[in-house]
Amino acid sequence: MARANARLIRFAIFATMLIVCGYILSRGSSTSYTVDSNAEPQNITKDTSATTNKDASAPAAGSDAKDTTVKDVAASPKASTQKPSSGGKEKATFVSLARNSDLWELVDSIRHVEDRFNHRFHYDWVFLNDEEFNEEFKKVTSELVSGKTSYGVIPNEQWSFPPWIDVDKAAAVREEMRQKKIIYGDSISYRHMCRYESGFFFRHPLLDDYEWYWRVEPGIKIFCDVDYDVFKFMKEKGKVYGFTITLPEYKETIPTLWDTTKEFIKENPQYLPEDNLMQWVSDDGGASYNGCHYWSNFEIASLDFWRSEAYLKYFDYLDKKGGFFYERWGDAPVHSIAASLFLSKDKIQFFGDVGYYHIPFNNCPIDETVRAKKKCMCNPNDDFTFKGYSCTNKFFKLTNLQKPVGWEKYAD
Ligand SMILES: Nc1nc2c(ncn2[C@@H]2O[C@H](COP(=O)(O)OP(=O)(O)OP(=O)(O)O)[C@@H](O)[C@H]2O)c(=O)[nH]1
Ligand SMILES: [Mg+2]
Repeated sequence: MARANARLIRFAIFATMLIVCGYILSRGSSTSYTVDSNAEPQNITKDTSATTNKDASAPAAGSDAKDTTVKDVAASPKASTQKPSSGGKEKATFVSLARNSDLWELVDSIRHVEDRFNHRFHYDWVFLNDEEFNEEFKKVTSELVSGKTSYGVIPNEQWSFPPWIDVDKAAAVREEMRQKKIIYGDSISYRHMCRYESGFFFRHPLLDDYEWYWRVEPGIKIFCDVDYDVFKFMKEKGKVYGFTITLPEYKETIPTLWDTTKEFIKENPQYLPEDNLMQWVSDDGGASYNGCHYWSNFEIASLDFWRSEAYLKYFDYLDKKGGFFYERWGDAPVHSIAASLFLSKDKIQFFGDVGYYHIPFNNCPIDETVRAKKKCMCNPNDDFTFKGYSCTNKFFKLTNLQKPVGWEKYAD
């Protein structure tokens, strides 16, 4: 009897050990990763088995997105040698609109962003396209990004002529702009792109769970170490929209954008806070647009701003007027006018320390100590910030920002 009891106890201990081992092993094969904000680097763990999350591929109700796949991939080796920021990550992601043919230029951009910033923080990356991303695109990009990557297709109605657009009239405009040699003036896809970036990217189901984004285009460069969490910075400082480079828009692409905006704000004055940046976009108290815009190929911003009632109504108003197709309204002036009018000026952040390039302009910190501290690899003589054509000078003045010592040397 005693021997039978002892055998029973041994069996119970063995069974318990088996259950505990099974539990530990099953935890180890989780497809998600965790970052303990106070932990040493080796506590960053991430599953190395690439998976396709089919649940996440289901378009949200009301959307006809063709496919959205989510993939977890291995962290880059460097990820395990870096210390994450304190206080955990923000609900933030990179977002890139791209074609399959943009892959290799986008690879350059991702490498820059990862090496200078994201290897420390492992933020996710959402890729959007008007057609399916191919396997090569997904494989190569997911291997480079140290956060989770996901790939979404844009619903057809967000990348086509809306029913109220007269397509013959739009075609005549394109032909006219082609003859006038207006950049992208004859392109249909460029117009879909501008309309999508203006009014829809933030509604894609893959972005639903995020509050912040950093827009990245193919072929960009990041010149300096970004050693702090920019998303946390935005949140803690109460910022909504961040930029690096500004310039005036080609007037031929937006002949009626300002008049349409004026109509909108006359009908909706409640959306304009008193201390907005109207003066940045207009030199005559709102009568006309000076063309100044934040160059939107770089944006670190709040998704919730674009999802706000003010912006959604503004975009809808513009969209119904048809200027994305009857003219060539860009997402840069549209975003910039909205941010300038619907936000108070303290909500806009100039990321002058990032060091950024998108053909043909550079942002390069002209303060030598900043360049040394952040290991920048840019020539301050190329910095666009204080050049005559830039609108950032005016931004500094209106927001009482202190210019770096010796800025005049880099003005022209
Ligand atoms: N999926 C998709 N993405 C596009 C298309 N056209 C442009 N894009 C993307 O939209 C963004 C802006 O397009 P760009 O061609 O870079 O426009 P741009 O910056 O005004 O002009 P560039 O000076 O040529 O760079 C980039 O991220 C492109 O990859 C398109 O037809 N399909
Ligand atoms: Mg571009």
